[in-house]
Amino acid sequence: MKSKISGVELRRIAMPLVAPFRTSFGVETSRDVLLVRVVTSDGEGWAECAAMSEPRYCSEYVDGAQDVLRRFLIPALPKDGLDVQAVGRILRPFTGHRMAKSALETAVLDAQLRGAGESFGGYLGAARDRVPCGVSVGIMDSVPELLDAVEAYIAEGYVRIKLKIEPGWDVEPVRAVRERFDDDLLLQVDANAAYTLADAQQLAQLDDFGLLLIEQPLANDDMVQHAHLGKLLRTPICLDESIESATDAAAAISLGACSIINIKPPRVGGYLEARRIHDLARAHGIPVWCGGMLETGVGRAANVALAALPGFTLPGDTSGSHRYFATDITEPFVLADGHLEVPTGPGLGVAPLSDVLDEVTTSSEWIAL
Ligand code: OSB
Ligand code: MG
Repeated sequence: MKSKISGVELRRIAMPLVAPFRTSFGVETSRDVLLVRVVTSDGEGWAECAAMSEPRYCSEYVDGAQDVLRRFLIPALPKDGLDVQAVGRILRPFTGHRMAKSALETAVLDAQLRGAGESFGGYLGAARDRVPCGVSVGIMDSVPELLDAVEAYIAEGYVRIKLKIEPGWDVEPVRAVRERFDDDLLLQVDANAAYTLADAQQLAQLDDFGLLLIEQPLANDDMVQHAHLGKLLRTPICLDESIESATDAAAAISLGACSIINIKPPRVGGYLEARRIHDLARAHGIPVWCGGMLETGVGRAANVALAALPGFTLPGDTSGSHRYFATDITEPFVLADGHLEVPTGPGLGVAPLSDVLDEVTTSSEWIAL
């Protein structure tokens, strides 16, 4: 299927978070989100660029993503017609910038699927109509404050808790959460690359708490050391930042650098590459789950669809809209019995509500093709 693209709108919105979100790499109080809207002969398509304000989680940042989209990625698209399968191939000569590429490919896919009346879930191969949801809990000033936050999330129905950790905030908060809540609480931790192999003994203390996994303990580019660390821990290692492509996933699996993978579609260049990682991991018996980047409803819709694929056997960071924002730009995603429903409408199945969108918009530019 081919759609003619007339141009692309790059729209920036300011989305205050309901509470500050602290990780080992920084504190977020508001999301400065780049939305991509492609206008095609089949209609419009929307996507969200996951890049954050500063290049801390990874090298991309939102101003940089907008710049590379405007100067290089959008102008590379052909005027005369485009199938979504071709987007990755056309953008491949430009190295890196996976979040920017993901946003453009996803917007084209949304337009194409809306035109065809097919949902993201249907296209990607969703095997269920709802997905179980976990929540990622930031680093807090004190353990009592953390316990209150976790208690509230459990009361809302979240089926899995992920604690952000860093040196100085690891064994103590994990022990406190384990002692306070039921033994069968699904619990995992995420270090966002804050440790080194010299911290192996400290991290091994987490083995006593029956964690589902420890996510990205070591540096992004340190797969070999993750393989060494895996031999020193009983807690399974999951990679996030280290996996930027299916090639990386294959390397990690063959090195034994992880036994679980967090798939974040924007980090790996889009939903098609994300599905390739899912397929590869599934063939190797490696469980995967869907990570998040504090997305609005636009990014969330696609993530929830992906998380419905059969290899996603662990709950994802696909939380409800109100965990992030008082007002989402789409109809809010609301947890029911710890799950989110996979949208069934054409494309993403959701679109920005124009009045909300106008209120939060900080800038907009039009790139004609
Ligand atoms: O490492 O998984 C991460 C948010 C922003 C950047 C990186 C990460 C996260 C989260 C929250 O943990 C995921 C979410 O709820 O969207
Ligand atoms: Mg992570």
